[in-house]
Amino acid sequence: AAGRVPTRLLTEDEIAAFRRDGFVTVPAITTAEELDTLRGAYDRLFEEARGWKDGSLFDLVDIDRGAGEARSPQLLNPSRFEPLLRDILFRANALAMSRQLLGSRAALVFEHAIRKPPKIGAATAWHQDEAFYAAYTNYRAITVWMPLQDVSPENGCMLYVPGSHRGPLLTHRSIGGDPRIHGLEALGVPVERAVPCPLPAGGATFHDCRTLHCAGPNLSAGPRRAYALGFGVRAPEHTLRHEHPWNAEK
Ligand code: AKG
Repeated sequence: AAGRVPTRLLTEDEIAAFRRDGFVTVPAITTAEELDTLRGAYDRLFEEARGWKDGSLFDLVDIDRGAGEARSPQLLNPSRFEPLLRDILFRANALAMSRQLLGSRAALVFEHAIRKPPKIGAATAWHQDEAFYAAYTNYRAITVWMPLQDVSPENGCMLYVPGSHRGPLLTHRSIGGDPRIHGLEALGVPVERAVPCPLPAGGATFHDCRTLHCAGPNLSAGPRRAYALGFGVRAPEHTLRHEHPWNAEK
């Protein structure tokens, strides 16, 4: 995103909300024109099942049956497959805003896209992103999650537990206790405290890697597309010294 000049920053209130709750939503992080371009490129990636052969595309919630069968296909590092994604306003704004939260050394540390198919798109289980970190992960990231169409509880908006970023990392397990499945689920989540975050297309949520979150199923007639960028500061003091037990068994 070196070429793009950021056009948006977080307000003082948004920064305060992120620190208090462990998440914040912003109504716009890119333009309608960019969203149009992104939707086309994004759908092409999934239609062509880019990344399936090398394991970058898989079903997050079930054993892999085939790219077309997945109810929650997740593509890691989509910009590896679509260079257009490397130089977009979403990325420039997300970086600038993340630096407000993490400092000027924050940099992109991961990317993913989850495209939940119409009607049958599966829910994303409750989890903390930190539970996915492998041993020697040397950052603590925040995620900037942008829907490419409006999102509501009907088509899989995000839900967060406010303040959970100040609590412990909960015990996780592979979804349904099946280590063949990529996705993790947290145990003992206070779901009664969950706050749904509906958003317009091109809005975004920011969350800490400790914040408990999930997303609903997609019951709508259209796909639910989301593109997430993770930003962190790589540093020895952040290095995770052990494998989480639920990942060691995978
Ligand atoms: C994340 O980006 O941390 C998520 O959990 C995304 C879940 C989703 O898009 O359904």
